[in-house]
Amino acid sequence: MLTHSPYEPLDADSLVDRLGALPAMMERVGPAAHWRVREVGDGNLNLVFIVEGRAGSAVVKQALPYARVVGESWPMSLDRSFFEHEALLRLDSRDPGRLPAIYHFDRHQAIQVMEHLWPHVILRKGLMAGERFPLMAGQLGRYLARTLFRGSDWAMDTTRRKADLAVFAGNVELCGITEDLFFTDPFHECARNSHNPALDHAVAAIRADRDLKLAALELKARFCGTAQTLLHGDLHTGSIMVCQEDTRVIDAEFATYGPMGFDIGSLLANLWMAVFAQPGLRPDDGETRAYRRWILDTAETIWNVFVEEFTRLWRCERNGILGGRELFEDQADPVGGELALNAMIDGIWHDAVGFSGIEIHRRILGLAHIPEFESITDAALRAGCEHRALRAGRVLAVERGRFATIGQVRTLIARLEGDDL
Ligand code: SR1
Ligand code: MG
Repeated sequence: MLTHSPYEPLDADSLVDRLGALPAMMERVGPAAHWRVREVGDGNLNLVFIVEGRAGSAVVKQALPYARVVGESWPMSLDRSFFEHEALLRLDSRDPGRLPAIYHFDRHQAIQVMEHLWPHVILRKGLMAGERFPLMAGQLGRYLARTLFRGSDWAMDTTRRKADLAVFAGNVELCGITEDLFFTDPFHECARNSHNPALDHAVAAIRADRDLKLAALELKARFCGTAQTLLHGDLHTGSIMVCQEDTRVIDAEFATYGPMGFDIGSLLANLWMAVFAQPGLRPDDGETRAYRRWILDTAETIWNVFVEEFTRLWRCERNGILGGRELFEDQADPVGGELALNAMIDGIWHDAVGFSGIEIHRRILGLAHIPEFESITDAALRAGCEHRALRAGRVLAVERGRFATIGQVRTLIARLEGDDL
């Protein structure tokens, strides 16, 4: 069996030999003699294969012992595959069916065999192509509320919660990458960073901007010191697969305990960056403007559905360490419970706004860029899109406390874009 041989990265040929006798593969894909294998990984870390055969198809994901985006000079532990698997199990139990089904896991080989999502596309690519997904916002809003609430002290008892916290405290390597890549690297000169040279002046100003750096440090402290819930930890539009009817969340290897607003802010930032990138991706016409409005509407619906579902869970499932019913509802004071809920949502929102501003900076100035901006070939046009996004990012990070509603973020974006979005 695979597990007993030394770890070795797969390739399209060796995969057939090495997984051909695996019961999960035979059951899902059929006899290995008829397999067609394609390596499709375009992320920063892993190998991803689609295997198709007579009985169906499956995805085989394998961690590499280094960061794929950089190469072997950045060694990386294979343990991330274990943490991803543990996170997938928990997130799926909290919002069943919103993650790919896992058919097989081999910790030693860092391999997961999982459901081949089809006809889903990576959301980021869908947004770059101008596609609309009508059910996605509701599904993501509920996913966020269910996973963030059900993984928190509001829902979990102290024994399970502490045991879980201990498990994910082990995901130190990937958590450390987030700490550096989001909150520190973009705000100083660091060898891992890169940016569009047309932004040189703006980048120098950002790295001299004390208020912005203070905000980044405050938000880093919030990320490191606020173990509110089990996060996906890397919930950008490349970690979501969509089709007309369905939305799935993939790639949970950055899972860690952290503030609820982190997943929400990461996702909203990537939607807002997709808005800023549109003028560089397609003609600036009525259709593009309508599409940008659709993305902004989607972001608003995600947040509004999150609040609605979080509120429902608060009222029906608040049975964890922080339950608090004894203090309010059980003493005929439902208002007290609702005030606590409002304070909670307020805190999550302001965190999310701040984290969204940080995510925007790191995607333009740090290591891990996004194809929305990178694919704009006209350097000046690209710089314009990136610069407007950075201006929004600064306001979101530094002035996060002044955004009372998500509609105010729309107003900010419309002002920067000079458009009535
Ligand atoms: C070295 S990992 C760089 C980035 O890729 C992942 O997708 C995460 O976003 C991480 O920050
Ligand atoms: Mg990923």
